[in-house]
Amino acid sequence: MTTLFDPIHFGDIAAANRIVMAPLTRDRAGPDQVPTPLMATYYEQRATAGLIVTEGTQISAEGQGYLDTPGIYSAAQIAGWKKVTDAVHAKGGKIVVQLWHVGRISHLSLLPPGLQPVSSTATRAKGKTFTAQGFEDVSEPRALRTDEIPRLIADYRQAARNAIEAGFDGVEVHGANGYLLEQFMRDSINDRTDAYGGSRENRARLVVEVMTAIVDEIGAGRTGIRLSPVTPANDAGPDSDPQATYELIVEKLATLKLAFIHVVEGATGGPRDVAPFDFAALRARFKQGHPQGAWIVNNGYTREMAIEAVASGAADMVAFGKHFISNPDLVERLKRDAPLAQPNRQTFYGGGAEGYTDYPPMELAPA
Ligand code: 8OZ
Repeated sequence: MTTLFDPIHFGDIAAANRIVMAPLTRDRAGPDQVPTPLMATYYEQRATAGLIVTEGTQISAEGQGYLDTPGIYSAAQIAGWKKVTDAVHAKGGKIVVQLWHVGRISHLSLLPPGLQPVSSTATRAKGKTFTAQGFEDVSEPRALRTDEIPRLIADYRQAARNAIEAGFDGVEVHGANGYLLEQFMRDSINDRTDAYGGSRENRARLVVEVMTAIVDEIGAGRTGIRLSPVTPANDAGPDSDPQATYELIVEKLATLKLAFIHVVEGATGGPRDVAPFDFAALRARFKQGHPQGAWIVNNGYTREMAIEAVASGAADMVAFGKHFISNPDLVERLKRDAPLAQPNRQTFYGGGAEGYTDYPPMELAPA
């Protein structure tokens, strides 16, 4: 029987176990959104995860929506990330970068002069983002013109190329949590009348074109995506039929033979039962004809739930977020069923080493 602690080979990635470090925004990038040596230390400390998914990393200056999040569109950013991937690989870990475009969840003060947040819609989201001034309402977006979509897809393609140059084992496209790609998927947000809005087929078009371009650029074996069919995060109102919409998206993505799909079950970082959704049906769509693709699940998993999910075949891998913040050696702790340290929320976003690289591994923790 397969266990949570067994190795797994999916796509081109061979992972030592089935425990994934979930993407976690920590807002500690340096000037010009360059990853710092402290970030390399943080990821290196967590390299015993079977797979690390980095924090959301913007594919372009336009894709940034929070203060001090890293990018992967400049030479300096690529060089900064190379230090991160080298550190993780030296410890035997695997790491993919989460490619992020926030769409309308942004603020004018975070964008280069003259740029406005872009989305599927010109309707402003109800919500706040974190800027140099603290929490501020997000800015009004403009709807992307149809003739701009090829440029957007080219930005994703280039970011994937940059990821490989930076030494990543692959990429996870951020298709979740109310950001740009989800702003196209859901009919609660997307009010377009072109080929990228309206029907379910049209709303699936952008994400499928983005994933097709990335697969063409770096190969399917290094490409995955994160989806959150029912999350209300970032003013993402429920789709009128999430089951049908996401099954169509996953069915199309399955034909690309992606390395993995990573799903947020329920409300991101919140209740798992926020809305009815048949995740097993979604998994079946992905696995059909492509059984070697990894199905990664996330959101509120306990040790027991994770062990059961892998043992039953409901999931190939399980991602943990908050537990990885305060337990760099989470894999070892789960193996031994050791107590888990609790993270300090005050140091989640921004700052330095405190609450970031100073959580000790088990041996050094006070008894
Ligand atoms: C928390 C704070 C800022 C961004 C997400 C990238 O929800 C995020 C995020 C989370 O996917």
